[in-house]
Amino acid sequence: MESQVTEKSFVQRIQQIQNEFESELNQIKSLKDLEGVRIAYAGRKGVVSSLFKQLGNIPPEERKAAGQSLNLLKQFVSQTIQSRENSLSCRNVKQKIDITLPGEPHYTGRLHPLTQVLREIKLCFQNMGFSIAQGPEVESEYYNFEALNIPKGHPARDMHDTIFVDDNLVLRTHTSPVQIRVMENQSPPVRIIAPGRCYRRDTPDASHSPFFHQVEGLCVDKNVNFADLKGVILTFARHMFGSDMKIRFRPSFFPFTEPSAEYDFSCLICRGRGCRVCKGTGWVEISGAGMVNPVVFGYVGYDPEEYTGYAFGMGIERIAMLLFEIPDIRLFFENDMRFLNQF
Ligand code: 2NM
Repeated sequence: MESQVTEKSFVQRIQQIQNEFESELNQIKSLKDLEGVRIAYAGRKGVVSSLFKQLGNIPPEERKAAGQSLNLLKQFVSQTIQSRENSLSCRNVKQKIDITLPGEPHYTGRLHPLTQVLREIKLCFQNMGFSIAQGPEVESEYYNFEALNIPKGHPARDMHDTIFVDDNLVLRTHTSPVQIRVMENQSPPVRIIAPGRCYRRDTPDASHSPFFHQVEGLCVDKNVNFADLKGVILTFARHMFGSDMKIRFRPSFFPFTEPSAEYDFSCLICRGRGCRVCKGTGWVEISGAGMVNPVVFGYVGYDPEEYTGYAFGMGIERIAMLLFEIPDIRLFFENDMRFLNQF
């Protein structure tokens, strides 16, 4: 018969075994190591099993408490081995795929809102028979001003508006110089739009940016008149903003057109009823237009007795801001993905 064991010494032994078990587990590196530890502690002839056999040597009145401690050890050993097995098998088998995980999102690129709007504007005018013309962003004062009947000393040439690169060399303040270049190189009929970036010495605010985009249109032929201009602008307004758009022209002045007008679209937010965007008027200002000044024809060698033409301008940012209800022009140029992802 084996010697009597007290509950106290038995529990101390359990504690000691648990410590040994934990330090052995800390050293294992593989599932194979783990299996060795499992056999030594939780196997049929393992440490836990042999402790159960010793329970009979404990005096009956102490046996229950000793048994409870031993059960806790048994539970601890099997749970710890199980969780180690889980983490080891994940680490070792790299190909293991959890098909319940959501897939990795992949982000596709998109077009800048200004690019989207410009493409739509181009489509609209191409449908009406306009071609697309381009020209330099660094221009001579001659093309940017002189040939457009903006002589030296004219307020539009003011240093405050124009960014000079060098003597006689400016960043174009509008895309009209492209139209001068086209007219120099081609005789009528001409039917073009000139889209592109323009620059002015403006302090940025919600409606001003030192760089911005314009589309200007030009049509020159025999018998072209103001009614043709109105038809083209109306078609454009309805293409971009809907078939219920109305347009209106107000008399104005530009050196390069005579007569000149500013044109408005009916407010697309309130449809003419009056709101914040149209300041209660029912109309939103778009830009200017007019019949090409015969003086301009003189610069490019067109005969003003034979040909007439209309021209118009518009800001692409302005159109995009109205279409998408964007409150601040600076948002276009900050490249904040939280803004751009909305379009
Ligand atoms: C505008 C308004 C009115 C314009 C005139 C010409 C040219 F070259 F034919 F003379 N190009 N663009 C024009 C006319 C531009 O923008 C507000």
